[in-house]
Amino acid sequence: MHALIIVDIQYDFLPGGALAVADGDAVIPVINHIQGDYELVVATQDWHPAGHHSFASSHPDHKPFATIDLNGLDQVLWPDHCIRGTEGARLSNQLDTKHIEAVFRKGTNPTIDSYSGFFDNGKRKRTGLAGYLRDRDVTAVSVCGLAADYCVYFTAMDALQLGFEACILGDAVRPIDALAYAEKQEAFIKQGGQIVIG
Ligand code: VGL
Ligand code: ZN
Repeated sequence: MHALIIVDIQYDFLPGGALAVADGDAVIPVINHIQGDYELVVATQDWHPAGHHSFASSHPDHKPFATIDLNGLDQVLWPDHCIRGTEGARLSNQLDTKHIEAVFRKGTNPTIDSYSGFFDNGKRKRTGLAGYLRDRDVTAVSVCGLAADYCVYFTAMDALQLGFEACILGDAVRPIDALAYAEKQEAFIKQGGQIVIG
């Protein structure tokens, strides 16, 4: 069974959003076009409580995009984004959601960030996605969405580590930082992942 994981197609990551990814909206028609090709489609949703410790606003002495140590983990400080229940946290209306069987929310613990759809960044708590996929006899996943260098990358890497075959759909992702994404693509391939284009 081959599943599609659609990562964080939320207004705050789209043009005009609080943490907009350049050209992020370009992935939506691509994702809509391919969903029907998969036996299972699931999605993730960044879902932070207000005052999340990954927000620069929670650290008045630091600016957005600075990196700090947060409880022993490197943490990029983000603009406030994807606050649960807000418009910015909603999945885009442009995304075809009729194939999506389950949505896994992440980043809900105020003290730790969560890029991967599987675990928080300290791997302390699971979201349930791995168990869900195994329960559905999934052996391979394709990962798409936003942002390529954060939530897509960490979701795809964790999928490999959990024993799934994994690829990143290169035409259906956009990065926050292109250089960081280039490095992460290399790391992903080194771990046995594939970047699929076209
Ligand atoms: C993401 C930064 C902070 C993402 C989420 O979806 O890639 N990036 N929270
Ligand atoms: Zn976030």
